[in-house]
Amino acid sequence: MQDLRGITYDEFVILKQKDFPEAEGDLSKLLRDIGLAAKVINREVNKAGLVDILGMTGTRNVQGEEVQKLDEYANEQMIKYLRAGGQCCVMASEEEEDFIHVDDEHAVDAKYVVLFDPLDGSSNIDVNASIGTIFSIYERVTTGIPTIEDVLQPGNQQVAAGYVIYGSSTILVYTSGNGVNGFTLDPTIGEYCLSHPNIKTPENGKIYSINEGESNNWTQQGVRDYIHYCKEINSDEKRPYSSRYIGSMVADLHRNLIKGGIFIYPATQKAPNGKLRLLYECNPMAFLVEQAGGLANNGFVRILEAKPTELHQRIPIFIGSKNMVLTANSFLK
Ligand code: AFP
Repeated sequence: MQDLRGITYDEFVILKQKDFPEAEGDLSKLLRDIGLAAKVINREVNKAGLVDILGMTGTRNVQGEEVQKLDEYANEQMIKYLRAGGQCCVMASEEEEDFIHVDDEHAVDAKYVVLFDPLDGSSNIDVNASIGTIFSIYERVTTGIPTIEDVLQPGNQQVAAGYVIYGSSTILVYTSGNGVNGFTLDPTIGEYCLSHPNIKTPENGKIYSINEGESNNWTQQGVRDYIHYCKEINSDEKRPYSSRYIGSMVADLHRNLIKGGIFIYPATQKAPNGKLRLLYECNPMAFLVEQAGGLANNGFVRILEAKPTELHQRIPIFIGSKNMVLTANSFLK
């Protein structure tokens, strides 16, 4: 296969479009609009450490301008670029209670529905830990002005999904259902360049990621038993595994996707359906991880087959290296 390493994300997206002769380029344009919005968000994220100089959020900076919260800013940029791009008929954001309309012309003519978490892991901004933007794309299922039916589709109907991690470098990772590719933003030219072609997650990993401080609150004894298993000494099976948890799903999953591992956000006493949102976090990540050869379920049912009934629905999640997820599931039976 041709080595495309180094080509830009925009070029790559157009190249991939040629695999679908009937494609009109709308999805390619939409993916590029999201990449552009993420570059603008990235620029502000990079300035987050300068709050003492530029002003704390909610206050006025030295120029007398209002300093906005980064997650609100990221939300506005996603909406702005998606509206301007014209490929999106309706969107929904983790930051907004209701779904978001676009102007009537595009609402009727545009083909795609975009759901996103504009700045996931935002409680990590203060301490410079990695955060990210997650997106999920569907084709609409109604005609005319879009309805909630367009937004509440099961994850297995996604046509593309991805995330941008704002970390030690900024990387955009996406799938359109034919493998997973990662592009690192080269700040000197302002372009994402293919750096992680055809990502495959290892079938077995050595990392488990879960908020273990909550272990007494987990509602399933099986989760406690599995974590105990991860910590047992068994040199034949290369245990104990390593525990790694940032508290930013994009960062935790990105690491596990590359190195192999399992990420779990289980049901807890406080959050009986887990904390993470089906539409904005779990579905797009499940699509990506499955495309990379991994698995994602709620312990019993594949995440991508869960039927959404409301915009901000939550679901427990077990996601990552195939054999680790299967083993974790076996403890729940
Ligand atoms: P924030 O956006 O409020 O930081 O939440 C991040 C998140 O939704 C997800 O990215 C993390 O994996 C998860 O919450 C961490 O939750 P806990 O702090 O309960 O472990």
